[in-house]
Amino acid sequence: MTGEITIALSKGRILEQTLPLLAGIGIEPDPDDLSGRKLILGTNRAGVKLVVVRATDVPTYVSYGAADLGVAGKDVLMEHQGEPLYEPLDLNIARCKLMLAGYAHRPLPTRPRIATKYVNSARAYFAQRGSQVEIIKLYGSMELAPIVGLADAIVDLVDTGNTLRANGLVPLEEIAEISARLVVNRAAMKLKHDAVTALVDGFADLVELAR
Ligand code: PRT
Ligand code: MG
Repeated sequence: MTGEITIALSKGRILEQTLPLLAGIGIEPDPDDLSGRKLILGTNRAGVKLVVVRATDVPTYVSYGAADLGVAGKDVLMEHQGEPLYEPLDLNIARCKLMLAGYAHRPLPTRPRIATKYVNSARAYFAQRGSQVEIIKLYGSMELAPIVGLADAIVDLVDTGNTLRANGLVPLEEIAEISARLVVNRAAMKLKHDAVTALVDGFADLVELAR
């Protein structure tokens, strides 16, 4: 492979679930870099490095070309509409659902207050249903909002449902199926075409095998 390639990932489940895919295409981060607090991880492949950033920052790094490729949840990408990016592949990892959740036996008022960090997705969902809502932007712990009377319902990611249950909430409506996507910088797709295409194809083969 020729040229330098930088891949942006987020710490947590995206990194954990992407590492086996990277290994599958022959890219292994330097174990010392991985176990430490480094944000730039060298790999066994000359010229290939990983940068570890906040999940919500992956599309920004890739659209500005600070990283050539990235792995980002569809939830994050839906909030970053308008940033120029290629999204060539559904990696089918870090799966969950974006859901409206609230109390089981409490109908929502005419203009409910919805707490979420997914402001754009929530707004689009209710607009398309023709529902009037007030969106309250939060940065975390959405489940708390209905309990303390800040909101009538929340829009958040749900996997097992344990977090909702632990807080007395239930899923009400599914807004979107979420999984992590491979994203590619537009200029890199042209200028580093062979290297980028080799990586995308390698990932695609692995995703196909896992199906
Ligand atoms: O940095 P930030 O806090 O924004 O994200 P993070 O540290 O969680 O990042 P990372 O890299 O771990 O992955 C986040 C991405 O993983 C999201 O953008 C999703 O695309 C994907 N993902 C898949 C999830 C979940 N499943 C998930 N269950 N991200 C978060 N959760 C949280 C959810 O927000 C809720 O608090 O887990 C809780 C619900 O899980 P259950 O199993 O209790 O239902
Ligand atoms: Mg987290």
